[in-house]
Amino acid sequence: TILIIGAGGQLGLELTHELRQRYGASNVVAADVRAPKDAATQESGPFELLDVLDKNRLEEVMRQYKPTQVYHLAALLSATAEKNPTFGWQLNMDGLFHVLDASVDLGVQRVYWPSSIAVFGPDTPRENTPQLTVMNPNTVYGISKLAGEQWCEWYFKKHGLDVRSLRYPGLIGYKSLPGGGTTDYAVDIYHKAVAGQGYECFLAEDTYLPMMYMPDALKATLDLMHAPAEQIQIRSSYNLGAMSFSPREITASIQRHVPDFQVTYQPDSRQQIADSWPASIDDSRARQDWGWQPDFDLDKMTDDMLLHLKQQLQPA
Ligand code: VAH
Repeated sequence: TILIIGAGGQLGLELTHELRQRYGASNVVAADVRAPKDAATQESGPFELLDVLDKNRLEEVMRQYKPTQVYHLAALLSATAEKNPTFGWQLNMDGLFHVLDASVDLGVQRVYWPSSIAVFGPDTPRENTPQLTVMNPNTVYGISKLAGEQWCEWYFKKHGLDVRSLRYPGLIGYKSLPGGGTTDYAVDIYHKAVAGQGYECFLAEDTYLPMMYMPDALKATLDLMHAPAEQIQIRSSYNLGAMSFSPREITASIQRHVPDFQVTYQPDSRQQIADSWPASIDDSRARQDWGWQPDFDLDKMTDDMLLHLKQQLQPA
C-alpha cells in the first residue's frame, strides 16, 4: 500500500491519480486534512482525514494500512508560509518529523518528500544553480525546505530510512489548482487565456524562474522512487529542471493560440520571493544518477495545457 499525505494539494491530486493508475486504486490511500472537493477523487480509492500534526492519528492510519511507501506532500507553500511564519514552520517541520519517525518505527520501505528551488537564496549563483552551492534562503518556506532536506539526510544516515527528495521548480498542470505559491501565476495565466479574459500578473514581465510541466514532475518523482537505492547518491534533495521562462515568454507562447490575449503586470510581495530564487538549475546529478530527462518545453506545455483546459470548459 502507498500512503499519500496532502493528497488534496496541487501535486497530491496528480500524484494520487498517477499512482492509482499504476498500482490500482485500492492500493493507494489518499490522506488530507480536508475531504476531497470532487466526489470523483473520493470514489476512486481509500481516503482518510488526517492532520499530519496529529501524530497519534498518523500512526493510527499507518498501522491500519501498513504502507510500504509514504509520499509526504503536506506543507504551506512560499507565499502562504511568508504570511503565516509560525504555522508554516510548524506544519512543514513537525509534519516532516512525524512522518520520518513513524516511518522508521513502522518499517516503511521508501519515503518521498518534496523540496524546492526555494532552498536557494539571493546569494546563490542564479544561472545553472549547482547541486552543491551557497544556500541562504530568506523565506519561511525555503528555510523549512532546507532544514527538511538536512533532516532527511540525517534519518537516512542514522536510521537507514530510504527517504528520497527532489527540489521541484514551479509546477504547472491542468488537473489541479495551485495553492499559495509564487509560481502559481504560470497556472492562472492559462485559465484566464482559455476563459477569454486578460490576466494581471503578480510578477514583473522579465522574472525568469525554473518551471516544469506536471507530467515531467510526475515522471521524475516515480523514476526517483523506482530507482535502485544504490543509484541514489544524494540524500538531501536532487536539483531538478526542465525549462525556465518569464511571464513575457509564457504570454507569447499562449498568444500563438490566443492572439489577442492581453497581460498586465502588477508585481506584489511575491516579487521579492521570486527575486531570491535561481533563474535556471543544473540538474546534471539527477541525469547522471537515475537518468532524468524532461519531455516538455514551454511551447509543448502550452499546446497541451490549452488543449486540456478547453476540453474541461466544453460541456461533457
Ligand atoms: C511555490 N510552487 O511557489 C512552489 C514552489 C518553486 C516554487 O516551491 O512556493
